[in-house]
Amino acid sequence: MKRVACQSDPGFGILQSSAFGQRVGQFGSCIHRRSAAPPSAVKYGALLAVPLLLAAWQGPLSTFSPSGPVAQEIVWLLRVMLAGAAALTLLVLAMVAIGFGRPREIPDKRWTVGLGVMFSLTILTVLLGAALWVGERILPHGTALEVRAHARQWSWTFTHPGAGGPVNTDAVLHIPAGQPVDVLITSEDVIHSFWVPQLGGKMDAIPGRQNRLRIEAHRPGTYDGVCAEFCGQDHAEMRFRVIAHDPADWPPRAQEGRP
Ligand SMILES: [Cu+2]
Repeated sequence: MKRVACQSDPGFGILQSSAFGQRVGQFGSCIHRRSAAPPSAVKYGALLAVPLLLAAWQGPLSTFSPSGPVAQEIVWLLRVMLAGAAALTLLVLAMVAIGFGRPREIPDKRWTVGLGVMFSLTILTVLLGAALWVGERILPHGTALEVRAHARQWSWTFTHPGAGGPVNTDAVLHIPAGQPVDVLITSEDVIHSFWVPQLGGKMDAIPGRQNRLRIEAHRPGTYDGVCAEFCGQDHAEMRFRVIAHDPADWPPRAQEGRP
């Protein structure tokens, strides 16, 4: 049982003068309530979240299912970041556990400097180094095939080489497999974001500006993409596909979308 308030408590008069206070005052001079256990909905919801999270681990929109060298670099960095975050979390939990344990003499130097500063700094330095290393490697160095992505509320139009010259397609981007491709991204209204998790990182589509993002697919196939920046009512409908063709069939003679 948890004690909440009594008539002798300072400030209880204010509570009692309210409609709520007058009502609860009928039941005695003190109010008690039982310590609340988590409702069943919360417990079952937490249990349900586990398979849902595991289901999201893999799939066409999962960063953990890379299908190209750029996406592989990103998932490697993600794993390093998760490991660093886990190490820091364990450190904090260990400190909390020690704080609740038997009182003891703890040398300030060992705990404050050794663990509080040096351990954290070491982890953060490793994470910073990994981020700079991967960030540099996924930049669009050297020449690559260029395609264009044009965003608007709420659709994408892509331009890529065709057998008879440049071809525009709606919601489908055609690329060759096995070679780097630079996507030149822009928008005609608000800020959107181009993201194909299995092929690369994400890049904003900004009105009046052209951003470059390098992607690459290891092998022919179809990969899902989305707008990753909330852009209004039908943002969730701004999906598209990237079709990676066998290099022998590039540029494609027939393609889905608008010729
Ligand atoms: Cu959007």
